[in-house]
Amino acid sequence: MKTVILTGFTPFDGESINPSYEAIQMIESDDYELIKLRIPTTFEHSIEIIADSIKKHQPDLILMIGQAGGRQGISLERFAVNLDDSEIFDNAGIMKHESKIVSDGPIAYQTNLNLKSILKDLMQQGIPSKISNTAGTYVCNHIMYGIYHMIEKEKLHTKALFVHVPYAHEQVKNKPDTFSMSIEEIANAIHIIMDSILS
Ligand code: PCA
Repeated sequence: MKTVILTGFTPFDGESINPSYEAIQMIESDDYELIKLRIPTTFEHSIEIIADSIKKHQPDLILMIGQAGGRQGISLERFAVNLDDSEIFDNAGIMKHESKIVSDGPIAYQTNLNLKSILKDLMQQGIPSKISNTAGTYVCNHIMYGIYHMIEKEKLHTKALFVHVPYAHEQVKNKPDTFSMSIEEIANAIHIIMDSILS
């Protein structure tokens, strides 16, 4: 049976939930062994927690999920850049300005997964989705870069993808004209992505 690590984040920036973690909690599978991790939204320790789990479980796939409030659907992230540069504090009270994630690392990593084929599978199920060329420069990009760097350096066969998800319905009650999806829809999208990559 294939092993999949699913990661979601703790709530940040004043939110009381993070749809990334709420969604992965709903996912069950008879086809894969699932390991679910709740990652602190902090620059410090976030990469290490995931790296330790990859070492321990040697998964076939790691799917990292994060909230991108304001985006209008599911985003499949193509690039991770070697840059932390945030406009908000992380959950440990840290704000980073133009600092490298890995001092001697390459400027960026690009996923080698076939994003267009994953996108097709999502669209066929009627899920609003797109390929994104930036995961930002906050904690999501930070872990994406850190894990891609680990996979490259240690020549692992683990497949890895970062997926940004929009706000959940309950988060937009006081945010007029803001796109949202239900946690169930987000969980369903993550399941489709998992099947698309591993089938
Ligand atoms: N989204 C943030 C970090 C945690 C999360 O869920 C981001 O896009 O960087």
